Amino acid sequence: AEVIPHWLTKQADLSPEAIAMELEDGSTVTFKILKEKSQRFAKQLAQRGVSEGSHVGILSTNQIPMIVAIHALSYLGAVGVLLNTRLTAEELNYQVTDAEVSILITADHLKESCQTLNVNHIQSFSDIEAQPGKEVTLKSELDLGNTFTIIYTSGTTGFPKGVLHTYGNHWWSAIGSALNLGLNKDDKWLIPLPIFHVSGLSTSIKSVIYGMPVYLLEKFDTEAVHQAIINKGITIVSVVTMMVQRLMDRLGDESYPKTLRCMLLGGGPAPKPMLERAKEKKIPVFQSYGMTETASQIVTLGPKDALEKIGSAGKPLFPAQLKIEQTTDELVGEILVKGPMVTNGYFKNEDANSKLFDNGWLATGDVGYLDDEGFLYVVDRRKDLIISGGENIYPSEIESVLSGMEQIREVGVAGKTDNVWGQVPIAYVVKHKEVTVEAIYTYAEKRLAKYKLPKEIHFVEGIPRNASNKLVRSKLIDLY
Ligand code: S0N
Ligand code: AMP
Ligand code: MG
Ligand code: MG
Ligand code: MG
Repeated sequence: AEVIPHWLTKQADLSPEAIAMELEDGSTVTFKILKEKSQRFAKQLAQRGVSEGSHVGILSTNQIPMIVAIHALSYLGAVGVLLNTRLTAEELNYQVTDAEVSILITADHLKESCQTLNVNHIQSFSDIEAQPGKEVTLKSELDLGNTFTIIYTSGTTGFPKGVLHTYGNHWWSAIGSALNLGLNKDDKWLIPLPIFHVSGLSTSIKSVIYGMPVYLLEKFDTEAVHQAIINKGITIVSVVTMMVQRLMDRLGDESYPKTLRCMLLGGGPAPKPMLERAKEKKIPVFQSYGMTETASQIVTLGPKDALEKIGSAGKPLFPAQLKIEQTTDELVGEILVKGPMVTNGYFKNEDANSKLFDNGWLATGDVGYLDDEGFLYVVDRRKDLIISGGENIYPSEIESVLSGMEQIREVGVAGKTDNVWGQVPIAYVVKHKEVTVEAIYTYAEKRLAKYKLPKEIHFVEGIPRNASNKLVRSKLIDLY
C-alpha cells in the first residue's frame, strides 16, 4: 500500500505552534508539543515491551494522555484496541482476550477498577510516563495498509466483533469528510463523544491531518458544550440525537453564534420533529450515516440540502460509493457501501468477514432507499439493533446473559421507543423458578454495562415463536 510521512511529525513540521488541543480550563497543546509527548511516550511504551504489531488496550475517558498514547502507538507500529469505559469487567475481558491484548494502558483514575481484567500488564498513563524510555527507532512513515486501531462493535450473535482500521481507512475518512464539510482556517472541532468510539477517535486523527484544534471534553455535559459553542469559537461539533435534544432545550429562545457552522449528527436515526425544531432554531445540523466499520460518517447531508431533504442522510462522501441491494421490485433494500475508509474486516473472524462483503461492497445490514436525486433515506437498522443514546445494544447480548440465570426458563428482549435515549431494551422473562426483578438486576449488573440493562422487566407466560421455533421479537412489545 501507499506510504505517507508520519502525519503527526508532518503537522508538527508544518505548523509547530498551531493548537492541536484545547481544554475547558483554557490550557492548550501545540502540534510540536503533541509530537514530542507522543514520541517520548512511544519510547516509554517500548521500555515496557511494546513493539511493532503489539496489541495495546487503551481504556480511558477523553483526556490528553489518551490522545498521546494513541499517537505513540503509531510511532511504534503497534495497534490500539480502544475499550469502552462503560463496560463491565466481564465484557472488557471478552474484548481484551479476543483482541490478544498484551498490555493495557489506562487512565490513572480507572487503574483500580482494572484489577480483575485478564491482562498480564496493566499500566496507568502515569506509570508509563515514569519509565525511563528505551532508545528505539520511531516510525517516520505510515504504511496506509497497516492496521492502526481495533474497535469492538456489538454483533447479532451476542458477541462483539473487533473492527480493524488501517491508517488508510482513517486517512481516507479524514479526506472524504474535509471534501464534504470543507476546511476553514479558523475551524475548531469540539469532541464531546468518547474517543473509544470512532466518532471521537476520527476527530482526533482529523485534527492532526488538517492541522486543526480539537476542543476536548472529558465527557459530554450539556452546559459545557453550550458554553463552548457560545464562547469558545467552536465551528464544528459532533453529536448524537440525544445531545441535540438536550442542547436545544438549553438553548431555549436564544441562538448560536454564526461561528458554529456544523453540528455533525451521527450514530443513529434522527427523528424528524427534532430536525424540524433544529431548522427553526437555525442550528446547522448535518445529518450523517456511518458506522464503526466505515471509520466514521460515509454519507452526509449539508444544511443547504437539509431544507428540502429533511430526514435524508445525504449523499456518499467523494471517495465513497453506495448502492441499494434490491431483492424485490421495491426501491427499499439493504444499504451497501464501498470505499477506502471501509474496514477490511473483523479481527480473527473469518465467519463474519465472509458475510460482510458482497464483491467488495460492505453489506451494512441497514435498510434504505435512494430518492431520484440520489439522496439516501435510512428506513430501518440492522436486524434487531437497539441504539440507546448512540450506544448499540443487541437483544441477544441481554438474552444470553439473562438466560444464564437458573431461575429463568426463557427470555426475549426488544427495543422500545424512549423520549430520552431514542430506544431502550425491555426484557420479557418466563420463570423456571421463583425470582424477583431485583434479583435479576443484581445478576445482570455484574455482566452488562448499565446502558444495556433492560429498562423494564416483565414476567410472561411464554415468548412468541414462529413455526420454526424462532423468537419473534417484533411481537414481544405486544405482550405488555
Ligand atoms: C449520551 C451520553 C453522553 C450519555 O452519557 P452521560 O450523560 O455521560 O451519562 P452518565 O452521566 O454517565 O450517566 C447517566 C445515566 O445514564 C446511563 N447512560 C449513559 N449512557 C447511556 C446510554 N447511551 N443509554 C442509556 N443509558 C445511558 C448511565 O449508565 C447512568 O445511569 P445511572 O443514573 O443509572 O447510573 C453517552 O451515552 C455517549 O457518549 N453516547 C454517544 C456514544 C457515541 O459516540 N456513539 C457513536 C458511535 N458511532 C460511531 O462512532 C460511528 C458514527 C460516527 O463516527 C459519528 C457519530 C456521531 C457523530 C459523528 C460521527 C462521525 O462520523 O464523525
Ligand atoms: P455504530 O457502529 O455504533 O456507529 O453503529 C452504526 C449503526 O447506527 C448503523 O449500522 C445504523 O444501524 C445506525 N445508524 C447510523 N447512522 C444512522 C442514520 N442516519 N439513520 C439511521 N440509523 C443510523
Ligand atoms: Mg451526565
Ligand atoms: Mg478496505
Ligand atoms: Mg456503537
